[in-house]
Amino acid sequence: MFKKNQTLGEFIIENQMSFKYSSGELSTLFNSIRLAAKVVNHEVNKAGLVDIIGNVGEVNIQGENQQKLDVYANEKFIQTLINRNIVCGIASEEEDDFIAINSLDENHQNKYIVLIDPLDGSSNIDVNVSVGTIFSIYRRVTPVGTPVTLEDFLQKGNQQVAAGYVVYGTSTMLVYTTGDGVNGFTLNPAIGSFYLSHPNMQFPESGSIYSVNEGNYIHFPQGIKNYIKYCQREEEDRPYTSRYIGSLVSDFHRNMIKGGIYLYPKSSLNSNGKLRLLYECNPMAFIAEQANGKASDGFTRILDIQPTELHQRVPFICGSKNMVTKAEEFMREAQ
Ligand code: AHM
Ligand code: MG
Repeated sequence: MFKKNQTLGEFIIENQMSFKYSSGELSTLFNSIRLAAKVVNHEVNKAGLVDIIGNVGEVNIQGENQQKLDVYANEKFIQTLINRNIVCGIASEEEDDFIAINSLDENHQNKYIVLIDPLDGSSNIDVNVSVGTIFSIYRRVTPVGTPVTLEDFLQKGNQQVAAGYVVYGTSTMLVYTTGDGVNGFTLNPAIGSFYLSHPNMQFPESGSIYSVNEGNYIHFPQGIKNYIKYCQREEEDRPYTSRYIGSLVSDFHRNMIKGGIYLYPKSSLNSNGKLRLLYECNPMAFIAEQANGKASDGFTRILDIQPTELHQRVPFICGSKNMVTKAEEFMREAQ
């Protein structure tokens, strides 16, 4: 039930009973993500002051080294998760290999692993456009009591127990699912608390926005080219509106609220597209499905793809159900 003025902390406690696994541990895990998100938000908000307080790589007036924000975000999320001693392994878009947490969890009793893209779309920071954090949570598949292995990270997206994103936008929001719908929380920066602002988020079945980097049109597969032409044709409820921020979290967030489709297809330059299956596509696909949307690589449900490597890329089509189904039809027809 939607309660006024409910904080994220209260919501997590109230809803932990509906979670099928040990709820206390997952709540602690969420609390550490919530904390790191607030720390990163504080830093992202100061990005425009970089000329005043010092450039990346320079020493600032306090004598501290300035870090690139994506490196900073990576460190904060990893540190916070390690400090709470709640996960057994972390994989990050910013790290070549996964991190096995042995320091505090020396007997390997922790059950959860986290995959994270600490600051997605970070090239947008220089121009004051929204960026995001994307996270994905699984239970390990190897036995408790042994160190985590790559196998724990290469699980299909349909095994996720939770996923979410933070969008550092005009307001900062945390949106997540534990497989029981999607809820959005807005940060009140004055008091540092996230409040439930978007309960039970749902993609409209259809929409009128398409989001794709059309500059790459010439390199797209024929099915995608045909679908884009379909979006632009004057027929029925079309032409659709084109909106592309170039920041996945923001484009997804807008499409979920207004109804739309996001496409990052493969191209003749890049045979698997750009986006990473484990850090970007799986968590967003899980959220999309939980919000009555759909996510596909053009032919296959994203959540059913068996990952073979940590940094694997896949074509990604995600958004309102009817729109994604239509794009898949165009892909099949052009085969
Ligand atoms: P990143 O992980 O290097 O930040 O790249 C991911 C981002 C997405 O947020 C965004 O949708 C996409 O790259 C934009 O790519 P492009 O500039 O090729 O359209
Ligand atoms: Mg990314």
